[in-house]
Amino acid sequence: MASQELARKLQSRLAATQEGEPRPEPEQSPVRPKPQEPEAACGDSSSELSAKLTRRLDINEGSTAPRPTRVFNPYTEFKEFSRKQIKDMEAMFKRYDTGKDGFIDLMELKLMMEKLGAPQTHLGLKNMIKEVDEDFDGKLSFREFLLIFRRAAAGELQEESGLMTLARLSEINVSTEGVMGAKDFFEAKVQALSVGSKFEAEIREEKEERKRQEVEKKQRQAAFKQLQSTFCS
Ligand SMILES: [Ca+2]
Repeated sequence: MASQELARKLQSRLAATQEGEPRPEPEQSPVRPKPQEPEAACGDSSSELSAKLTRRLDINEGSTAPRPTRVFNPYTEFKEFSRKQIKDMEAMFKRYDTGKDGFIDLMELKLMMEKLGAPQTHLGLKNMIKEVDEDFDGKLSFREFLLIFRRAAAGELQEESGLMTLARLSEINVSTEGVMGAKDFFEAKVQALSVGSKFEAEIREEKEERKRQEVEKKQRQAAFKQLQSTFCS
């Protein structure tokens, strides 16, 4: 309800700025950037606009996932984790996604918790899913699975909760290698900001490694060609 009210306010502000702001003359700025959501601005249904603004607001606040049409990149979206950690989380996700449909459903979560040595009740499992089930489909996508670790690392989970148990019993140690040597599991959130540069360094390293391999390959090819020409001449 609060966000709806906020959306309404944003909506009226949007209308006000559109009327109030003098538009630059075309000759002054020949390349005028296109308005970001023209269909929203021109739409005559105010409830539609309100819904869009509400959604935009939720995305900004982090309570709603961006549209699934946008490709989900765990490395850029979960910058508080190292690439190795995300790969470990992915491996774990795939290991327990026995149906191989890209989701961990209730039965798969049940098996996971049993394997981890912390079996949960049916209701407990449902509540675990509900806590991170952003799209309300009753199962965990990989993104929602990563949210478990994000919330655990940020200290947002109850100590005794099923999700915290899952995070703790997984082999992924978010506390030590997690966040640039954060001493405390719960310092993660504070340090998340500085991790962006670590991520970039990792990317750079991978790129350089690829470049090195590329150079070596070319050298091998050149050597081979030389050898070939010696034989043919
Ligand atoms: Ca889901």
